[in-house]
Amino acid sequence: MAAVFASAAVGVAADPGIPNVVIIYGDDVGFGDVGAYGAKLIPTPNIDRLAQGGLRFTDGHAAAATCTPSRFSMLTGVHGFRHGVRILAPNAPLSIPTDILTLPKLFAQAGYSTGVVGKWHLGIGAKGTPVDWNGEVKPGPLEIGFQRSFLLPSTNDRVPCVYLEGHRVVNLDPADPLFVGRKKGQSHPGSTIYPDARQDPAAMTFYKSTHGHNNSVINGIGRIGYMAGGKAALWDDATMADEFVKQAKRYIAANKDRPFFLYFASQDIHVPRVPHPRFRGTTKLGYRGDAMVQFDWSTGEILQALEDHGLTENTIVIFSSDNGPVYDDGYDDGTTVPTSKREVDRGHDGSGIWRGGKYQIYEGGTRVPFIIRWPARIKPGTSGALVNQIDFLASFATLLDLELPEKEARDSRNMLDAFLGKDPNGLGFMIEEAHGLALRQGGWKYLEPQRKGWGGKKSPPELYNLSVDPGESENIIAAHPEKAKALAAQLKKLVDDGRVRPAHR
Ligand code: NG6
Ligand code: CA
Repeated sequence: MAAVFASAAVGVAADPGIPNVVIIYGDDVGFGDVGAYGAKLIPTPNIDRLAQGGLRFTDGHAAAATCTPSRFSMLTGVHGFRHGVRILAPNAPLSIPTDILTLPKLFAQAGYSTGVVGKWHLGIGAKGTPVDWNGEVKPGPLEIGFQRSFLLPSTNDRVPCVYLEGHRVVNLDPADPLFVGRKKGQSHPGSTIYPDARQDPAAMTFYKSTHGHNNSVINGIGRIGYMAGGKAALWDDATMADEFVKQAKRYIAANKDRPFFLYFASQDIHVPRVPHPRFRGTTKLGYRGDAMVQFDWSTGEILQALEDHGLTENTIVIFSSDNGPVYDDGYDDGTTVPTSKREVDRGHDGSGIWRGGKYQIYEGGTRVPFIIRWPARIKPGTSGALVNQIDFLASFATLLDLELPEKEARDSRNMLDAFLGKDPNGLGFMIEEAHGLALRQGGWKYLEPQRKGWGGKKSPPELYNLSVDPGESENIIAAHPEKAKALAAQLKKLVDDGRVRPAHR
């Protein structure tokens, strides 16, 4: 990596003009879950205030319709499908190669301090070598460019249900060693044994599982995967937001005098939704809505911390989500009727006017709340520009005047003008990813055949014209075979080329 940043200015950190960057990232937060995007039944005053002071994008996207590929793409500027990245199992190794450029490495090159607080779900440990959770837990965020990390290592519905700070599990008692596995492991003498939801369903006192989530039961909630030991280190689901906010504030306070990049990844509003009791009942939508109110509170706390340190003016705050909304994602939490699986909306629609949500290739899968505030440089307003989180890397390279090596972040394009509100159009074309790919180009959207679930049969291709049919209600592929063919060919080329950002010639 050493010499690649030819133009990295020495001493850039001392320049008061260099902005801090904070990404506030929701989990499964849909376009329609935020007041500024039309939610009437979930009060989100803090996010709305952020939107009023910044640029609210209406065609802003996560790179994929699920968590791991979206996060992978945002942090590397490379599409997840190129690395075969899927939703990761509890004990999965680090999905980001340690020798490629990442967003935190880019900021570090410009003299920033870099930190991550919250959900990781990008895997930890080396391929083929199981992590020793009782020793140094790595490679992880510290090996891909973050200098500080405080994590929920996987997802809140997965083991291990412990926090990881740097390389160490927080509060781990060596007398109660921690083991993590996908399958039920051998007995671990001396370690705490948790109930197994398959044999002991009554142990699921907080939520019953509707699918999966029936392995180790922690805090009355069945999880994906098995763990043993680590009892003193167990997190409390109801105070997770408080813990992450505390860690974020600590990070901001410690770095207030130098440029910093903070990636704050909330567990809200992913299942199991366990808002703190003070947020329960704040909406009429059950814990899904209440968890969103909690996330709005977290957002407000971070904005207030920036304000308290006098950092508001020159801090870029990005608010977004990793994929669209989902209701029942594995627990009987009142979001669907258990017998019919019909969604219980109660007048709310998590994806707004867009079709589909999490896991799906329709707009609701990737079109998410997308707000950028930078009082010093961005005029508040609304932008209809087509933008994507995968382009942060190349755009920040431009902003920081760093040269982006041709072989790095090869799907990331410089969209700085769109992010700053100076280009109303944004991307001319864009790949979307779910159980297959789609290509947006102008008003057109071509969906290649999608697998039904992971590895399932493929659906026929589809074509929509979003300028007249934003809800993707009518597949018009039969009427426009030439258009579909051209878009399919363009998509194939982008896949075959192995890059979206044009190579220099
Ligand atoms: C799925 C889980 C779902 C959720 C998702 C990850 C089952 C049947 N489904 O495999 O509950 O955990 O993975 O969500 O287990 S994400 O937002 O982290 O991608
Ligand atoms: Ca997610």
